[in-house]
Amino acid sequence: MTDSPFTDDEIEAGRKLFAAPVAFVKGVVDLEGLPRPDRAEVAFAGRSNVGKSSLINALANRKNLARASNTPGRTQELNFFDLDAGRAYLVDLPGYGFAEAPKSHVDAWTRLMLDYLRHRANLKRVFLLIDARRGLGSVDKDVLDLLDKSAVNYQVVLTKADKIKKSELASAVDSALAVLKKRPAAHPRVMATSSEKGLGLPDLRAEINALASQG
Ligand SMILES: Nc1nc2c(ncn2[C@@H]2O[C@H](COP(=O)(O)OP(=O)(O)OP(=O)(O)O)[C@@H](O)[C@H]2O)c(=O)[nH]1
Ligand SMILES: [Mg+2]
Repeated sequence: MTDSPFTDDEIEAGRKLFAAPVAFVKGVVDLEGLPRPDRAEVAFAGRSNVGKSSLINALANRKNLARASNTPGRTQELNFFDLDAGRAYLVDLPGYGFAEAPKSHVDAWTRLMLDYLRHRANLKRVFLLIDARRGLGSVDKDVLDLLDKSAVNYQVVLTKADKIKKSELASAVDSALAVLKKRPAAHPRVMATSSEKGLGLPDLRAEINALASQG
């Protein structure tokens, strides 16, 4: 794995951000419900079951802050979390790509995401979570298209790294990088994380802290 690009001070600032209170604000089902865009915002997107809610819990060292469940597709709202009493929003986006979803559901999800991604001026970055075992699949690539079209800054984060060997994780990072090379809007670094074992969390906290500092 590549070494951390962050200094000790940056890692410490990230730790502090998530040691401060992280609080659930609200779940939102349409644009009217969005909180005012008065602070920096980052969002977690990814297939249903990829580990978005678990990663938010793990970053905040909490067990049940964001609902993590075994029932795919349960989180069908944009869930807003407040970081450090008003410093930034962290958003748990509704999962996509579960097998039995009817087309009307997929269309509604796409519309909501496009609305959100295009109109959220305070959105600093979308972290696109990808299961390290599966890599970027065709639905993920559809979402990459959506992100490119919306001109938002995005970065791939591999999840569940504890489920594969170190060598496999290195190839998963390389494969993701190869896909992203053709996408100029993608952040050039891919992070590997495990909510279970804590791998990659200090770096991700530092990354989010740097984005939160953009105001
Ligand atoms: N081993 C392992 N399991 C994980 C990890 N992260 C999440 N999981 C498991 O994966 C399942 C799905 O995790 P969630 O966090 O609920 O996934 P989600 O992306 O929020 O799913 P939706 O809300 O349905 O979109 C749960 O059973 C978690 O315990 C991880 O880092 N390691
Ligand atoms: Mg969830």
